[in-house]
Amino acid sequence: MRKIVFITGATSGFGEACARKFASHGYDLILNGRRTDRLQQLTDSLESKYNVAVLQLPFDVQNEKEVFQSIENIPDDWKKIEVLINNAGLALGRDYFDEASTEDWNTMIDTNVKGFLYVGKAVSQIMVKQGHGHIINMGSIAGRQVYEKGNVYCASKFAVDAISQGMRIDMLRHNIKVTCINPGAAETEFSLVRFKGDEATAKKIYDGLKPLSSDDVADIIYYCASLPPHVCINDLSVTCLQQADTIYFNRKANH
Ligand code: NDP
Ligand code: 8X3
Repeated sequence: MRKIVFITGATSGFGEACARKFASHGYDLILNGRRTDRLQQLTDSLESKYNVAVLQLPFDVQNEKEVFQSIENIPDDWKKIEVLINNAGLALGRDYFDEASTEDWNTMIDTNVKGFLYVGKAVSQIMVKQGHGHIINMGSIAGRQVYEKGNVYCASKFAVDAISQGMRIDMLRHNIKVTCINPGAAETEFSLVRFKGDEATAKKIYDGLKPLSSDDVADIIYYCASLPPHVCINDLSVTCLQQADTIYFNRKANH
C-alpha cells in the first residue's frame, strides 16, 4: 500500500533528514520549503536513491492563501496523506525583550505559529475525510522552559505545545494522532538563521557539545510514525547527553 508523508521545511535540517528517513522506508513524499533549487536537488536524490515519488509543494507557510490553495490543489492521487511533519520554523535573533526587533517577532509568530496553524488545518481536513492520519508537530524544549533572550521564540514554541494539546483533543473523534516533538540543541541551519548568517556566533552555540544531529531527530520521528495504529506518543522531549534543559549544559573542551 502506498504511504505518503508531507513535510514542511524539507530544504534543510530536520525536515530534510526526515525526507531521507521516510524515503528509505518507501514513503512517497510531499515536500515543502521556499528554496526551490534545494527542493529539486532533494527530489532528484530521493527519486534516484530510493525509487520513491516526490511532489514538490513550494510555498511560504506565512502566506495563508498560498498554503490553503496549494494544499487544496494537491492531486487526488497524492491526497492519501498518512503523516504530516509540521516542521517549518525558525528563530530570529537572541536579544533582550526591550532590545529585540519587532520585525523578527512578527516573522517568528507568522511562521512558527500562524503558518504552523494554516498547514495543520489544511492537512487535517484531508485526514478527517480519510478517517485517520498522524500529525507530528515540531515543538522544542524552548516551548517547555523559557531562557534569557528567548522571549518570543520560546513563546512561539509554547504555542506549538498548547496547539498540539488542543489538536489532540479535537482530533480524537477522527482517529488522528497528534505528536509534539521537543528537541534541544541540534546542529542544523537553525543557529545560522537565528544569527542572520553570523557563522562564528552560530557555531558558539555548540561549543564543547556533541549536539543532536538532524538524523537523530529524524530517527525518533520515524519511530513515532511507525508504531502500531492504537499507540500514540503524545509528547517527546529529547536533548543530547550534555544538555539537561534550555539552561544547563555540561560543555567539554574536546569535542
Ligand atoms: P533549519 O534552518 O535547518 O530548517 C528550517 C526549515 O524551515 C528550512 O527547510 C526552511 O526552508 C523552512 N522554513 C523556514 N521558514 C519557512 C517558511 N516561511 N515557509 C516554508 N518553509 C520555511 O532548522 P531546523 O531543521 O533546526 O528547524 C526545523 C524546526 O525545528 C523549526 O521549527 C525549529 O524551530 C525546530 N527546532 C530546532 C532545533 C534546533 O536546535 N535545530 C531544536 C528544537 C526545535 P526554506 O528556507 O527553504 O523555506
Ligand atoms: C531550538 C532549541 O534551546 O536553542 O528550539 O531554543 S533552543
